[in-house]
Amino acid sequence: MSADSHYRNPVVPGFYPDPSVCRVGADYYLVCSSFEYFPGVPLLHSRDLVNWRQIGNVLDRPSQLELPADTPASQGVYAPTIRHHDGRFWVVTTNVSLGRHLIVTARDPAGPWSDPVYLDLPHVDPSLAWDDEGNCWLTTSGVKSYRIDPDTGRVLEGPIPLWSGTGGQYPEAPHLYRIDGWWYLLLSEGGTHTGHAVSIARSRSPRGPFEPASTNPILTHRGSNLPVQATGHADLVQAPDGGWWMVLLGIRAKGQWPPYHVLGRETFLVPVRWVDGWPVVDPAEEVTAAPAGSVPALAAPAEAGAYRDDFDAAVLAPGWVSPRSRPDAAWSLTARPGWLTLNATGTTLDRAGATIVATRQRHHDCRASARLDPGGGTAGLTIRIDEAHHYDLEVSASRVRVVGRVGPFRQVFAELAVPPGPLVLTIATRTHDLRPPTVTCAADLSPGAAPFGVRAAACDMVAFEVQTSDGPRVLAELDGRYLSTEVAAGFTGRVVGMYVTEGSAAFDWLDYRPAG
Ligand code: 6LW
Repeated sequence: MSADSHYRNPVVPGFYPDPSVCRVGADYYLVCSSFEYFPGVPLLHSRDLVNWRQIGNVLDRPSQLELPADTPASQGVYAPTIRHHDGRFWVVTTNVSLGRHLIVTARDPAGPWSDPVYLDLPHVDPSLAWDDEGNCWLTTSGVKSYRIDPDTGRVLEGPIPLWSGTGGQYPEAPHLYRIDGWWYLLLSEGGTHTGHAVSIARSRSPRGPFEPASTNPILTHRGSNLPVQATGHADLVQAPDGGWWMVLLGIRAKGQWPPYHVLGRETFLVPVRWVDGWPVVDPAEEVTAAPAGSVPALAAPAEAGAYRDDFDAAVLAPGWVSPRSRPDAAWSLTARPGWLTLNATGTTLDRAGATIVATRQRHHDCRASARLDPGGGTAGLTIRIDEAHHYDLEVSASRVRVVGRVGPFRQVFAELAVPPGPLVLTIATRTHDLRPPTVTCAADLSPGAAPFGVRAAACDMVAFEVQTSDGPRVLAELDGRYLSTEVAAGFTGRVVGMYVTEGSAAFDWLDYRPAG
């Protein structure tokens, strides 16, 4: 028998948290939370569990995704679950800004997905399971279940308290599975940060009583030295060869002390073995061993994740997201064929309402470049977590400048005159992996400033570059910690985006690639 193979984790890097997965034949489908971004609930496809491609967004019409204009960052759409039942795909999720769960269905996972059926029930993290009699069970954090009619959202029975874990904070992300005559209840507890853990119980009936595994928690990285932390919010899937796999979220924090994470919560994959009727789960390592012959072991190595959009297609690719909404009047692929034209809907990135079309930062070290014709307006490239945490490379009136907004502070760090017409802008991130005691200063925001003895290493540095007739010119390099979850708070991660805050501007292309 051949030796185990290895694959790289996270299998879906970048802000793709709260994964849920299902399989139909040889095809796997995965959904994630999207919070205040539109379109909502990214949907990815894979044949090997290792290489995932985003094929759409489940909530891609305003009639499915109501995000009020004042939706705070990290509100909106929380953890979805995807299942396949009776010839249809089912996604259930919560729009916490409306305080409602919703169910949508599709025959083809690439869409279109139906308009939502709403359920006005408390808690978050809804999941669906069907029993042998055809009853549909909705579980929520808490952990409770309801027997529902999923086509109307009517509650037929419940709430039924199930099992709330081993006593950890926030019992959530429950999923019920029918396996070998048992009902297994998988859940997460301990909070979604470094205390995160996955526990399991089982019963002969979906109504309980549930008997916990003596091995709980079956997965946690808390208190460990492992580079991936906060592992939890898991879902199980069985491969056609009978092997079981778990998808879950984790974070990769960099720098010290403390470490900061900037890519949000990412999706990892770990093998599952069954021992005495209970799942045994390996830790989520950045290089994970897959049993010989298993689906991930046979997978092609994951692609590097480079991405270029020349804006030649008739529709925007599914990876482009906008905070809260993307009104038709805000963008066009036809106004100037081969370019993405953006029209200003708000005058500042510091408040909700500005026109931004962004893609997730998916690698710690990356370069995002765009060719921009600013017209007579104000436009540029931004790297952001939210309205209070963003760095911008902005062009207006033949000047390009680097602007930073962090909490209540806003500052212009550099400025340069540029000729009128199109120009190429780049935002590049670089992991700052110096370790104490060698590092003396990583906290000074001013480029080229002398060290002043702060013993801490930034997670990364963010550079802002403009292509001039003399070649590329770096205008500023800023400490990336201020665009991290530890500073900004919330459930999302960084995105890199094109924006306009005055007039109209056109983008010829955007090129995103990991940097070595
Ligand atoms: C989600 C909860 C969680 O509803 O974070 O990681 C919340 N766990 O299960 C938002 O993603």
